[in-house]
Amino acid sequence: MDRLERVVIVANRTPAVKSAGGLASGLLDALKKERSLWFGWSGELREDPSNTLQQFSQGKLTVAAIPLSPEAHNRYYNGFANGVLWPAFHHRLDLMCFTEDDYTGYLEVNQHMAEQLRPLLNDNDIIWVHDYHLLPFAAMCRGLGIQQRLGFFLHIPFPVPSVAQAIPRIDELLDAMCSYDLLGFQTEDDRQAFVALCRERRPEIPIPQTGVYPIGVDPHALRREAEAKPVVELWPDAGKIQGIISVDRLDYTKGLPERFKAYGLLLEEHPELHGNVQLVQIAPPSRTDVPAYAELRHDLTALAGEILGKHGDLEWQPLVYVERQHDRAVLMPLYRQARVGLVTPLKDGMNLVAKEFVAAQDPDDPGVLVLSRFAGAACQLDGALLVNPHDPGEVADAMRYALTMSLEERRARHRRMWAVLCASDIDGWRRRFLVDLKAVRTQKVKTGEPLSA
Ligand code: ADQ
Repeated sequence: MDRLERVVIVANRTPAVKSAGGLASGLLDALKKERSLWFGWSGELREDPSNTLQQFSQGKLTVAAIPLSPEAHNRYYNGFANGVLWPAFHHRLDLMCFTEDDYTGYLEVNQHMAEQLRPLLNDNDIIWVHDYHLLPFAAMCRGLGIQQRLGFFLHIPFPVPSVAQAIPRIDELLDAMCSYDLLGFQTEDDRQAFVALCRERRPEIPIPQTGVYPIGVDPHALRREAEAKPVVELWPDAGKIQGIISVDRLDYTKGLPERFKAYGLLLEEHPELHGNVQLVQIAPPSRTDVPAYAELRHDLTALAGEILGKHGDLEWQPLVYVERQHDRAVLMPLYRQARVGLVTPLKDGMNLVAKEFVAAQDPDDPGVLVLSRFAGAACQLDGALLVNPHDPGEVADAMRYALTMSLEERRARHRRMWAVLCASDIDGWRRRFLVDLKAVRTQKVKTGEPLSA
C-alpha cells in the first residue's frame, strides 16, 4: 500500500505538454510541486481507443490521458454535455437539444473513464473531479468499488430549480452527484440552487457536504506579465483613442451580440466619442461542431459589419473584431493599455477574464471594469460597474461613465478589487477545497449544509 497522500485531478481534458489558460494554468503550477496525478481525455479521437493510455510527467505531476472514439466523444461532449447541460445550466433551455442516445453516450464515457482510472489509484489518493462533463463520475467510481474520497467542483452556474427541472434525467443526475463526498460551487446562489433542487425532487437522498469556492487567479504573476513590454501596442497615440477591451471564447453565454448592440448605441448617443474610442473584441470560435455556435458567429460578424459601416470612416475604426487566439503574454499587456474592460456575459460561473483584467492594471492609472451582474465574479468584484447585459442603454451608460471616470475614483475602485484578488487567489482556492475534502470523511455529516459558511 502507498501511504503517501496524492491529489488526483479528473477533468474532461488533460493539460497539454505546454499548456496555458483556464483551469489548467491555475492548478498546474501547484500540482507540479507535489505528488499528483491528472487524468482525463487526451484530446485525441481514435476509432479503436482501447489499451492506449498515455502517461507523461511534468515535475511531480503525472498526466494520464486516454483517447476516445469519435462516436463516443460526439454523444458525450457535443451531444449531452454541450447540447444539454451547458445551455440548461446557463438558463438557455431554448438551445437544449436532448436525445436518449447522447445521454447514454455521456453515461458510457463517464463509466469508461472511471474504469480506466481505477488501476491507477493508490489507497491514499484523494480525487478531485471537475465540471459538468463528469456529474455522474462518482457514482460510476462507487459502482466499481473505488473507496477514496471524491470531491467535485462545478465551474459553471447551477440553474435555479424552475429551470433545472426541465433537464431530462435530472433526478438520475442529482442522485449520481450525491455520490460525491463534497460538492463545490462558484457562488452561494449556485450552492443554494443545488440544495433546493435536491430537497424538492429527491428528499429521500442524503445530500453530501457542499461549499462555495470562488475560483481565483494569481494576481501577482498576472501583474508581472502585464508589465512586460507589449507585443502589440494598440492605442499608442497617448490618450487620443481610449481602448475598450473584451476577450471571450465565442459562446452564446458571453453576451457578445448584446454587447455589440450596446456599443452601437453608445456611438449613436455620443457622437463626441467618434474618433476617440475603440472596442477590441477577441473571440476565438469554440465548440464549432455544435450548431448554435455557428449561428452566433454568423450573427456577430453581421453586427460587427454594421457598426463599422455605420460609424467608421477612413481614419477611424470604431471596432476591431479578432477571431484569432492569443496567449496570455499578448493579452495581459493589452488589458493594461485599455481604459475599459467590458465583460458582459448573460450568465457565467465566475469569468476569469474579469479578474485577469483587474490584475493587469497599473494601480496608479487603472482601467475600469464594466461587469455583468450575472457573472459569478460580480459577487466579489465590488469595485466594478455592474450592469444588466440585456439592457443596452444601461451598458452604454456604464461605458460612457467608465470612459470619463476621475483618476481618483478609478484608483479607489481598483484598490478594492485588487484586495479581493489577493485575498481569494487560485492557490487559496485549491487549498481550501482540498482541506475541506480531506476533512469531509471524518465529519460524516450528510445534510447539504455549507461546509465553509
Ligand atoms: P470559460 O467559460 O472558458 O470557463 P472564463 O472564465 O472567461 O471562461 O475563461 C477561462 C480562461 O480562458 C481564462 O484564463 C481566460 O483568460 C481564458 N480565455 C478566455 N477567452 C480567451 C481568449 N479569447 N483568448 C485567450 N484566452 C481566453 C469556465 C466557466 C467560467 C469560469 C471558468 C473557471 O464558464 O465561468 O470562470 O470555467 O472556473
